[in-house]
Amino acid sequence: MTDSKRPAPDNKNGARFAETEKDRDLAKVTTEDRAPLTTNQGQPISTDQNSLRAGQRGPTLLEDFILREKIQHFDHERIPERVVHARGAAAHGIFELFESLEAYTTAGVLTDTSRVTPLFLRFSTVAGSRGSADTARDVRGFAVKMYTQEGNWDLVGNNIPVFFIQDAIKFPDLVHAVKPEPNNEIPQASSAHDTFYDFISLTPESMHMIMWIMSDRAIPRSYAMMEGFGVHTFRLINAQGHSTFVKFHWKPVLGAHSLVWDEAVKLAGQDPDFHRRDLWESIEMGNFPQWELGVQLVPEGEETKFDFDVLDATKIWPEDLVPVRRIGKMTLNRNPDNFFAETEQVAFMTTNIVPGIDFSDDPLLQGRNFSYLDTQLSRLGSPNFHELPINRPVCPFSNNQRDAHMRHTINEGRVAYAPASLDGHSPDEATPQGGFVSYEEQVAGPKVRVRSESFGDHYGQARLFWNSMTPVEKEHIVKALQFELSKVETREVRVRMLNNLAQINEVMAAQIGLAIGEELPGAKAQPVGTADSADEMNALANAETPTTASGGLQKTSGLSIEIGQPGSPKGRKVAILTGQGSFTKCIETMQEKLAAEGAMGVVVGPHLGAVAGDKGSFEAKKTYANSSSVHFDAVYVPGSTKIEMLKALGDARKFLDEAYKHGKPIAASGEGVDLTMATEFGSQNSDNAPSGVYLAKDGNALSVAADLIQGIAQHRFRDRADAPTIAA
Ligand code: HDE
Repeated sequence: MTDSKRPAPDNKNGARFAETEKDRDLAKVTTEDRAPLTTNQGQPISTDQNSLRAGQRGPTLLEDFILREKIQHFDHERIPERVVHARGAAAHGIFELFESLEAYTTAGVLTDTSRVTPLFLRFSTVAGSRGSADTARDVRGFAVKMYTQEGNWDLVGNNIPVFFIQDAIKFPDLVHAVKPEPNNEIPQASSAHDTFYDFISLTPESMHMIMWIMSDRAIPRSYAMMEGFGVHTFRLINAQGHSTFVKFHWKPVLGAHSLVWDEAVKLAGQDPDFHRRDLWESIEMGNFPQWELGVQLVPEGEETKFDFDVLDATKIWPEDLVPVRRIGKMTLNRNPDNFFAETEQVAFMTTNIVPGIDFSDDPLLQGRNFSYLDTQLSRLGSPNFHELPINRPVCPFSNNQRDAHMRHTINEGRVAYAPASLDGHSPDEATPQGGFVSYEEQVAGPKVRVRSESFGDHYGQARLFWNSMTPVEKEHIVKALQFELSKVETREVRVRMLNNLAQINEVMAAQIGLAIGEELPGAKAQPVGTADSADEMNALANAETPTTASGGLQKTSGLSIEIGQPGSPKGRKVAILTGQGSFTKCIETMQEKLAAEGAMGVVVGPHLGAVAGDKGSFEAKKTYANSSSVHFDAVYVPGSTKIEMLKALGDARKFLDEAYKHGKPIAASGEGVDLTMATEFGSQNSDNAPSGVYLAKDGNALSVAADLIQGIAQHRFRDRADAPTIAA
């Protein structure tokens, strides 16, 4: 236990990061296995192949403590998975502040620009169990534990800034409704079933959140391309004791980008670890994911000027009303050493806040403040879970708490109470200098079980979200709801949902109705076209509804992820489609050009290992049998002396057609262009290359590399009108 495996302040590929206090703390208990094999008590084991028995063919002896220890430990290896957010992946990193918020808070992590605060971030899906697929349509958890000098600050957020419900008392109902149905445990990791929509259709406060989870946000391209949100309104408290309401945002440096639904579905089968793998590989490659921390600030007293309640977690503060101020940067730079010890045992709690930050009266947050400590007690099994290496603070912690299961700390002395005079007793209280002091909020009122009237508008911001989407994003929301509701078997539930959706936008509801065979009685909007047609797109593009609870805004920035998102080739993967005779030089050149931009060119070949190229051989890392276009962001086809072989390969043509259908950039040079033209989209576009398709018949990798890299940064080409007609 005492031998440290680190320091190694660089990862396998040599990308450097500075070790933090938390890295050093964890290194104290990080160990690698070494000879000889022993029991947990340190007794050397002579043979691990056979148990102790009476005679060569006789029964096993109870005396075999080595067998019993090994099997007993194994029997107890599992702990309960999280009730929600069971599936997750995490990484270590740092937070650096570039603008002090001293005017608003005393929190060191938000005021001291010289600090580097270590952190651990766990991403998750909500509904699926530990073994479910990463790409399920779902909210993603975005939980950050910052090990600050004044204690741990956990910002336990999501990748969507609002929530389904307004009061914590409804959380068990929501979760029971979305989880697999209790009689048959179907479906896994999916909201597309009766109990979820039964609950939702009877809970109109969820409609804003429904818009978000039916949007592309719920199928992110990668964790590094998601926004994060603290969701609730918190308070910042300054040295004078003044309070400012605050919402926290994490803005990804790579921009927010998504998968398309068809990709998400295919990936769930082909690579259920898609997001986890991407995070792991990006960090190993030195492409450290980064986010900027943003704050929206509203001074105490000014919160009542809005036509929504800042305590209502089903509402955003529109960015055009309250701008997001970016104050710092988070970088994830180290993968965990052990999934269980770190990612599984990390215990986030909304009550982990530090002096200078405080809660608001948001009834959802107030309920969460009970739930997280409570759940850790059953999940980790002891009130001493805070002593686990991943959970303990980097600053000293000391109090009179003692004992309980699995206590690690050896507290000296006989005094475990206060006030005490024996033994020169310490610790003394920190208050008022630096201690946590709750904001002196004036509270008065009768004890009542009511929902505030100010929480009463359930559709206004759902309409703001809908109006702020681009036509493509609107179409995706409609498609998602067409899919989800078509999986609901009970007609009344489908109809009730449709009526709720009509409150947001009638055109949207009419088009969803089209796919589930329902018309909206009395509605002005009638469905047009078919569920896939250009007519539907056109109708949706112009469909807007007047908003309420939105500060008078009809639309706001910050909601669409098709507009104004930064784009970068960093961390993207390009498939290089090859066969025997492919031009080795083109493959190498493309890989070099991509690597220079932080992207990766992965050779897909007829078999793994060395493939004979035009001159010498090249290395195939993937095959047509073990991969497909959905694992990649773009495709390149180099020239070849044997292009006819590739043209005859259905998997190669499908690779390109599928990438095209999903809006991905495609490049080809030399004879590679012939393969591209042999596809379905190629034959339909033989006169003009469609947008995002870069062809150089007389050229090589250099002729198309720059365009391809720019195309990757743009993410997707949505204007390929023929994409729905391509069979892939
Ligand atoms: Fe959670 N939530 N939650 N939640 N939540 C848990 O805590 C809960 C809510 C969120 O990676 C549980 O340790 C209640 C909103 C994340 O370990 C549990 C309510 C938001 C994670 C729990 C909410 C979240 C959790 C399950 C309604 C976004 C994963 C295991 C009042 C702001 C953290 C655990 C990780 C996990 C309770 C609603 C985010 C049961 C009662 C809103 C990211 O304590």
